[in-house]
Amino acid sequence: MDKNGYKAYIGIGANLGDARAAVEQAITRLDGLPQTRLTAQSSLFRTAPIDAGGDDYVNAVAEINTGLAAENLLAALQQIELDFGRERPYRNAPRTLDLDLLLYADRQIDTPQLSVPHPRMTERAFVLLPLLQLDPFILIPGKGAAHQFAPQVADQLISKID
Ligand code: A4P
Ligand code: MG
Repeated sequence: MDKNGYKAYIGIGANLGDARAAVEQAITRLDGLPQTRLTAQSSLFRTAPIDAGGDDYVNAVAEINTGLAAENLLAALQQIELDFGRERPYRNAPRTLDLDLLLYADRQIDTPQLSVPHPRMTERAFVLLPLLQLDPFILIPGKGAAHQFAPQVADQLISKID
């Protein structure tokens, strides 16, 4: 880590309750984490559920700069999810707030608690498109340029809010 910390990208999603407000407030919470500042945020997007049921999602991606180690950042993200009333009744259940650590510097992490880059991020328009909005040339460690995966998700419904 240099004195400016690590660059990380957080995928944000919600499809239960006031999803838009949850995503906006979550972005604010990221900026308030210790040793962390928000450096960029994508537009908010309305997206059809992928491998999941329930209402459409609101999704966005945030770029942060953080001095937190990846495991500590994950724990902080999970605490924010809990603060928003996140429950986990079954896999891919509708959720008040989901925060995924997509990228952490140029690291590849594979522990029981944490896989980085997020293993499904290249298959999902709701992650790829907001990420590419922030950085069209961003590289996914171990996979290459993110933009090369965009054609494969072109059939997934996603539209910018506003
Ligand atoms: N975990 C491992 N790696 C990570 C990581 N990089 N970031 C572990 C966050 N967590 C990570 O997560 C389960 C466990 O994954 C955690 O305990 C953590 O140790 P979870 O949040 O409880 O479960 P989840 O959200 O159901 O899993 P995940 O992996 O976030 O699900 P997906 O695959 O991301 O799918 N459709 C639309 N349109 N928009 C969405 O946002 N989201 C999902 C969730 C499905 N369909 C969707 C959307
Ligand atoms: Mg999650």
